[in-house]
Amino acid sequence: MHDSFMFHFMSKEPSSNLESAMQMLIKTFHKYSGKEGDKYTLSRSELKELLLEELGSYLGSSKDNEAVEKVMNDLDANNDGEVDFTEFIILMGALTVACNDFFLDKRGRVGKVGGRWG
Ligand SMILES: [Ca+2]
Ligand SMILES: [Ca+2]
Repeated sequence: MHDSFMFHFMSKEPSSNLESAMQMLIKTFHKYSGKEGDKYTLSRSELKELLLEELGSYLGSSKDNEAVEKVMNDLDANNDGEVDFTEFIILMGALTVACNDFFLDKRGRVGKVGGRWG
């Protein structure tokens, strides 16, 4: 990550909810990725902490080590034992799709699931 770009981006006030959401994703990732080892990737324990602290309600009852291991193995596309930002964003994308599906179900399937993103 280029530091001056990062600084500019992070110090700029977001002008929309979507921009704030993007900044929150980035800030949240870096809040945990910087704790140990590589500053820009999540180790197994950093990922676990992030999942439990930030996504505890989504994980529901599956707050055990096995669930975290499974997420880690699913996410670690290049098998280096660390989750980088790209891999993390894939998780957030998948979770957002799952939430959207849930939302559409709740509203009696007013929209079409999948579409051009599927
Ligand atoms: Ca790290
Ligand atoms: Ca990886």
